[in-house]
Amino acid sequence: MIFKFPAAACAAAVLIASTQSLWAHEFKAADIEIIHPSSRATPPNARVAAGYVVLQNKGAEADRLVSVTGEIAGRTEIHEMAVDGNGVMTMRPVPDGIEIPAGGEVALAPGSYHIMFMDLERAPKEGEPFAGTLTFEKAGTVEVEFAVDAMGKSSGHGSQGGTGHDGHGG
Ligand SMILES: [Cu+2]
Repeated sequence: MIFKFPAAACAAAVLIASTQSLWAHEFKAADIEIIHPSSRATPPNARVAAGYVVLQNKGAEADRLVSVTGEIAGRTEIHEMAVDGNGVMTMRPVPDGIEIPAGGEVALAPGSYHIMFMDLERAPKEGEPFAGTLTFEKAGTVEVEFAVDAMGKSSGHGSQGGTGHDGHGG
């Protein structure tokens, strides 16, 4: 009789896993909470894809996101968007990573800091999460899964998959 309960729990777990990209999923590395790491679907021939995540530092010391990997990408950089002297939005790598203040939160989001998956081995497809890692200066490396959300989900980036990353694949 007791076996009913584990079986039910197991079925629920499978259901959650199979619909995971619809949910805000979370990971944890020491005091850092990693909320909904995600990418966006891109056209099949895209050479780069962006990644987003919210990082919350529950600890009493600042930490720093120093590197990211994704299994779909030959290499991955951390970027920030900035307006140059001509008023043109550009992006540049942040080689020292991103500080997450003690008790604070940093959002990697369109138009701001973001992860750049480069030298793509395959394009991210909506609903097909991929594995990766986030490495923090103090909290260390944690394995995560990047959900893949629909192309052009946010406004302000157009709906053609244009993310300002064209010509960025080097
Ligand atoms: Cu970028």
